[in-house]
Amino acid sequence: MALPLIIDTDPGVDDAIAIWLALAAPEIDLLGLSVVFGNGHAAPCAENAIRILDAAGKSHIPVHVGADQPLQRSYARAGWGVHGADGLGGIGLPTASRKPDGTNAVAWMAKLLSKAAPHSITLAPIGPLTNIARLLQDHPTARRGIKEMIVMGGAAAENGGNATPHAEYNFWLDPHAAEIVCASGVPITLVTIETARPVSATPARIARIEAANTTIARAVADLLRAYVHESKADALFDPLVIAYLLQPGFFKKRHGHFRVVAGNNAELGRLIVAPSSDPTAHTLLQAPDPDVIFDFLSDRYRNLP
Ligand SMILES: [Ca+2]
Repeated sequence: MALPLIIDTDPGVDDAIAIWLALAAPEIDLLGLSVVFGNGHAAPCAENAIRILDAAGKSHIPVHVGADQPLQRSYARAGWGVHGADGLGGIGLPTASRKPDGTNAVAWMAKLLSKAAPHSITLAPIGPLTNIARLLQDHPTARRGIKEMIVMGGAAAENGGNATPHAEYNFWLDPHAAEIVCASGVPITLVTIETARPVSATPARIARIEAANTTIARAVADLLRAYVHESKADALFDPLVIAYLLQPGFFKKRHGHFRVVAGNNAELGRLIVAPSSDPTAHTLLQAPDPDVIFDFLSDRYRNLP
């Protein structure tokens, strides 16, 4: 049976690449997309989520809009930053074919998870953790339905951040939510900046994806070229969450207890890992072999239009 999955997302270039990887995988049953602010405000992120599904011929998959602000901080970002004028690299993806579904993302997830078999649905949060923190806090009966979470967020190394020297962008945007999720007792496997940094989209690796020569493979190549051009950085973050679900053997693991600094100081959003051999502790993924990842993506995108 295919793995039932919810992706909580703020698309975003690397979100698009991750969502397409999930759609290309027969092992995954994508139940829907839960949208959160992050790379942009929640409404345009939801529009992008629908554009991503449209491009893959999967417009029927539900898209629900959730939080547009962090739990306690204010969201002051004006634009899309490194994700291009429309948040999807300006590569000319058509406008959204429809509006998002009516129910709030957190209420939608809560209903689905409360009715599901115990420990059956996997969550893949690849934006700020605001929706997930609300889900866990406000809907205690939903937790039972969660199997595990594979999260993109956090910088585990000293001065390894990309939002500040200490903090990764998703955790920094809503550190209070990240702390709630890490302390919730739900098993978390984390793709950090350190996991992703070596997985760089070099011109040769982008060309390997393009060689799959499908509409989606060409779009991924265009997105990566736009992203590398804008950001001057080239690491693939969000797609590693889905790659791990499909091929856990690509990644070595460490275990540890996670904390996130939510106090209002220079270290706001910092991930603190206390290493532990306790198998019930959270899991930190080590960097995979980048060439293996890009070959895998190229191979999988052949399954889409
Ligand atoms: Ca994201």
